[in-house]
Amino acid sequence: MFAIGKMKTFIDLRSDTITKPSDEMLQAMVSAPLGDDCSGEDPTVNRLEALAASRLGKEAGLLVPSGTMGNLVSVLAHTQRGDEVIMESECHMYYYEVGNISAVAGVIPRFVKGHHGVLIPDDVKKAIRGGNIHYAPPKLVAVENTHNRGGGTVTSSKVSCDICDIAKDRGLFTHLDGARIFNAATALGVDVRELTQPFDSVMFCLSKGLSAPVGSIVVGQRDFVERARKYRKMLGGGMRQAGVIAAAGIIALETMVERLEEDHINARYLGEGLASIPGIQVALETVQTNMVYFDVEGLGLDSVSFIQELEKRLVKASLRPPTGVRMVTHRHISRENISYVLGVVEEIAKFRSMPQ
Ligand code: TLP
Repeated sequence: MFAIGKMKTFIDLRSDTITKPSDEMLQAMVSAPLGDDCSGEDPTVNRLEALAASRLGKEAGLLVPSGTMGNLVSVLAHTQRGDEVIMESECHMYYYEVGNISAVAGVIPRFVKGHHGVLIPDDVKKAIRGGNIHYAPPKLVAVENTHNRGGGTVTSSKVSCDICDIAKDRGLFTHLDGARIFNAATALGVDVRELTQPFDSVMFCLSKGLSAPVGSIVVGQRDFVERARKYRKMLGGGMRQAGVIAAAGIIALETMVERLEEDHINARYLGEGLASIPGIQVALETVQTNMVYFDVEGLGLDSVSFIQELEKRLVKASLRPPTGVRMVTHRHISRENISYVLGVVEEIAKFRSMPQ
């Protein structure tokens, strides 16, 4: 039995993207030294880019407005129109980025199915086709860690290295969509560099679990980053006094990485609690970081009506239709909030099991 206390405001588990900047970030944004970043003259942006590159073990960094733009400029900088990019079949770059890799970069995806989103190196090897005249030239392998639709699942450094070795052997570049790479490193208890080092380029987000209001970073070798910078400008992502954003990003890197563990503990508590409620199906083996995916078909509800029931009780979650739901833990979610959410779900489940 989970107790439902009184709740006055929404508990928002839709995403870690909803996190607000901390007071320290807001202070830093007000007092940041600024300049024109399109001319490379914003000292705060330069400091953030250097800090991010060194944290991830790369030569250079580039601040971009979003993870979507970070992935896109990386693909543009690695490929030419007509090239093939090998990626997991449910990866964010394919599923949620508006088809930009095809519409803008002109590349074609080739899918490899992962195990809950985690690629198996041998499958990547098989997907890299030889130089037959009929084939689009394979140019890039993209990996997502943690894997969003896989459930926030983690790819180990060994698997990352194996995939990158295979790609390099065949002359392909490698890109890591590491929107939540610090969650992966936290879950594995390793330095983030172990996960980023094998890749030619890495994108990670400041504006998810790290709580910055805006911004993602692309890192890699200097020449790659300079090509990506040019594409950022082409896409309209060149910003002027972007130090106001970068200032929050610096605080995010300095103060928000350590606390991700707490989000993972809360997600585990949530996942285990949900699994104990009749009618709810949770793939607990996928609850490795700050996400919990579950299915409500057993309650005789679809995602939309389940989420409406949650919202009546001041809880927000994301739809994964037809009967899936995603909840994401973050800095504004406490253990007490999770207990409340479990009480709410238990109440909905009880109501559903009563004769209608
Ligand atoms: N993910 C968001 C959106 O799908 C709404 C979320 O709530 O999980 N890579 C991965 C793995 C991501 O999860 C996301 C965003 C992105 C890239 C794109 O980042 P943004 O939203 O900054 O463009």
